[in-house]
Amino acid sequence: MTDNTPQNPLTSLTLLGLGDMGTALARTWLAAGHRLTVWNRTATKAGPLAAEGAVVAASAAGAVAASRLVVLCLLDDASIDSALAGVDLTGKDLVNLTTGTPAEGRARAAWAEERGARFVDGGIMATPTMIGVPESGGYVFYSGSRALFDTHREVLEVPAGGRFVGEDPGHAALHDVALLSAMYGMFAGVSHAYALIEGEDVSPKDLAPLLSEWLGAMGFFIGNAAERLSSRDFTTGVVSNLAMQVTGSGTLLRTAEQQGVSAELISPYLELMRRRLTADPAAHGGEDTAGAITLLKR
Ligand code: FVH
Repeated sequence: MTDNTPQNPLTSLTLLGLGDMGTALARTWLAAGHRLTVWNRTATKAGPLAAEGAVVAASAAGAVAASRLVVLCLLDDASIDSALAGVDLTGKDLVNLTTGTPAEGRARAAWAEERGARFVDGGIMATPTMIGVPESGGYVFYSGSRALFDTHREVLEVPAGGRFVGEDPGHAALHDVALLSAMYGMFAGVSHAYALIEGEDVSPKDLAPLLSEWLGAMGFFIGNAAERLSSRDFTTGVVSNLAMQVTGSGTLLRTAEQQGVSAELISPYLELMRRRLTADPAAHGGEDTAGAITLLKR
């Protein structure tokens, strides 16, 4: 059974940042009986949490001093500097759930180490409504100090499950941004599809289940591309070759034109396929589209 007494440094924690996400996180720790100290730049946002049992600190320094485990959930990396300027972090276990880049995660780890703190970076794969709802599928990527993660895992997993992705403190952000980038690619394709049917006698509500079904079926691309990138074999067992797809993409562009829809959301990917093909049609025409990924790295 978890010892949630105020004296237990492993179940007491501090949270800096009470925006939508910070507030959702805070509520789960309070509901689980943890002693939670909170601070927010705009103090009024702490009011409802105080009523739910949170200890409200008057300053970021006071909040940090209250607990060994300090969780940050601020807008961006720059807001961490502004919130923690001059604050003593010696002996603290810092967990940063603020979205950032891999480079910011690594720099923040070095910054924390210089100040005598252990550090773990996190990337939240959930919206605030998914926090504290295990069946929502939300979780958090963590990377950095494995020892810190293991020490506080039980507390950290109260809002959402944790997936530790390595000691490189940049890797939580790398995984986070990779998944978010793929998500925006999907949003772009779906947005284009809905734009195509606008003004036609086709309801978005009728197209929606068809889109879900088709994107689900095309999800095989994820694993297939991973296999091909690992083996660098883009030609064996190809079912939809690049030359055919480049020709077919002309149909997509002409349809967009005829429907009066900008192709700006889909044309970058179609152009990438065309570039791969035209670089060497004989070599690449029979390839899987995964071969085009190799053009992206600068
Ligand atoms: N909400 C979401 O759907 C996503 C889900 C995935 C993860 N993100 C990231 O979580 C971080 C916090 O997001 P949020 O939803 O809580 O964001 P806001 O509601 O806008 O709250 C921002 C908090 O940051 C404080 N803040 C901003 N600038 C500063 C600063 N210079 N110094 C100190 N604190 C600062 C802000 O304070 P205030 O405006 O209330 O005074 C809020 O507490 C974020 O990285 C997402 O990318 C959320």
